[in-house]
Amino acid sequence: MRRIVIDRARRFVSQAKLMANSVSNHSSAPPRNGWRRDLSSSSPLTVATINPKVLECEYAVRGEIVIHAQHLQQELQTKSSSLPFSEIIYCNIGNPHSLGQQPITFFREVLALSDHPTLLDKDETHGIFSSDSISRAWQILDGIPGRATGAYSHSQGVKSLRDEIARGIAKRDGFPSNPDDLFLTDGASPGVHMMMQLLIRSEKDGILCPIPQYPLYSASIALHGGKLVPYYLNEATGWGLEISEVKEQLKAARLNGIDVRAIVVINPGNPTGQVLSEENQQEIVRFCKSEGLVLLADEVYQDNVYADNKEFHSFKKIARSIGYSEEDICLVSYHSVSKGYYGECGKRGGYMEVTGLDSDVKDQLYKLATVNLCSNISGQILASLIMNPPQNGDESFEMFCTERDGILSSLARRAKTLVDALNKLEGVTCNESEGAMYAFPRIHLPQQAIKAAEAAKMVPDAFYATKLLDATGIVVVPGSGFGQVPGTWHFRCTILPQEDKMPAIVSGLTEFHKRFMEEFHD
Ligand code: DCS
Repeated sequence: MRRIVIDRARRFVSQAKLMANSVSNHSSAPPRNGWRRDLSSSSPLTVATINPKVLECEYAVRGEIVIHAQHLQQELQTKSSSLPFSEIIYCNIGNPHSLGQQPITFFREVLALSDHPTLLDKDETHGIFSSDSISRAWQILDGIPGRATGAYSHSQGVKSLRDEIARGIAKRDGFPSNPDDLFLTDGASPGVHMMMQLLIRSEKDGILCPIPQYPLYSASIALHGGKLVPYYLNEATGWGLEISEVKEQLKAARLNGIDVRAIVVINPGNPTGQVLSEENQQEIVRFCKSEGLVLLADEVYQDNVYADNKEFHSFKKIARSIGYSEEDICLVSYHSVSKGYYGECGKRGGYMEVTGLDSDVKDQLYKLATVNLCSNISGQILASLIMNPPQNGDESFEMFCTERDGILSSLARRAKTLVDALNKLEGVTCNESEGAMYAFPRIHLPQQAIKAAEAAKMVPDAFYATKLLDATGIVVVPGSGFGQVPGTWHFRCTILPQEDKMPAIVSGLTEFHKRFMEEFHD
């Protein structure tokens, strides 16, 4: 058993490394224009002398294929007829506004008013902004000392905004939330780094992570010098999280001398899109208590559920509903303004709710937060808004519902269109995208394609993704960037391009795939 875990982990790491090498060795890999300088080897800082943990760390969603795409984009601008497509379609990253999704009016009105409060004193404002955005902006400003949105706040975030978020969490879960347990962050990412910093003492400390996983986790564990202990999601059961697999991996890691400290669960899943059942979540919570593991619950896609028979439940709600108190489980829940129907990635807002932490440890976590002073105030405001959107009776309510439901129903249609199209391709199988923002198809590549990839010193799915980009302008992320069962190949494609772009994406993918399979058939 122990061997299997180590072998799997090694293969995961070597796959990731192979991918990194292969793509950067690819002949059309772009120079990083603008900032590349080859200084003499006497420079005080060389790749050989920087922190090796930085070299270890990989982040595929902004990896070499994306750099290659940016290079092609420049080429399109200068010689538009030189490529077989007219635009690059970025399906590599969950960045909705970059692909045309419009912001929610109410959120932007409140942000504008709180950032430029003199508008609140002008008569015309009442003709332009809704009455509830005006009253919400007043309420927010009144809660900020000196109404100064340009000042540093408390390191956990403005207290009145944390009160609002706690109110929203309590309403969502039906269980109380304490504003002192909230740490407002610039997106969910810094919260993940903070917890890794707190948890990882040495390379003997392990964090259980799903495979496939969102590479923030592997990157953060690498940067903090810990060990990623993989547990594999079961593709055959719709990317099911099987507790028997987690137990096996935990046991094997412990036998190998790893002190496993926490488990990451991403629900809804990225890149896999599965939404966990309540029973499954209960099992996970019980497992964490019995094994003394911190549960790092990544819940950033909580508003992105498309499957009719699925519903999001926070892990905190699940834990409290089976009678577990703070004494029983240490739980961190991440949320972000970047996802959902809001998609405000560039505003960098989010929070982590940390419950069940010893007060002395919480003081240390607070100290870590103080080192960053505070997260940005617009992101904090936005986090309070997504947790307390307009209510029935508010002037904005109708428009808010129309905008929100329009985005979510369109995302559900796009998910279905893409998954259905992928399942029609020879040698491709794709689980339903029940939630989140991605399809993660498995590609059964012919041996000839695998050989051609090896000859090009590329991981097969990176080879496929690079050829797809070169032929169609569609940018996807190879499955090897997320980890996958050795010998299987995947790619991740977002469902985010606007609906009028979907037919071109589907036909581009379909035609490319047919040609690829013809070229490399066994
Ligand atoms: N957790 C998950 C599961 C994510 O998918 C992301 C971002 C984050 C956390 C962190 O995002 P923020 O820091 O913006 O809150 N998703 C990346 C992805 O896979 N595509 O786009 C970014």
